[in-house]
Amino acid sequence: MAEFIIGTDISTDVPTIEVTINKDKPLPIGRQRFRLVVVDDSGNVSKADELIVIIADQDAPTAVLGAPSVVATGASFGLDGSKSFDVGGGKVVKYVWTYVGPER
Ligand SMILES: [Ca+2]
Repeated sequence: MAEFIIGTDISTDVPTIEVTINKDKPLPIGRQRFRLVVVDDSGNVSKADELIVIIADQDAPTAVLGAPSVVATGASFGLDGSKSFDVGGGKVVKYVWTYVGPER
């Protein structure tokens, strides 16, 4: 387990490492580059191998719909989705409204 800091090398004598993420300081969403250099028992150093890990928001947002409970016939009224929220590091960017029809 290791908390990685950008540009700071971490050396181990084992071939795996966990990238420990502080919940309060997650890696930003997007493409994050990691690099590995290995050294043999004679001290020879490899070229670097690099790859991209995509940090993604994979949690669905929650829709919360608000509206007046009673509206006079013929009156316009508003719907309110402002209490909707997202988790996983993202934000709500689109609201899709539908009149489903009469409740029976
Ligand atoms: Ca999300």
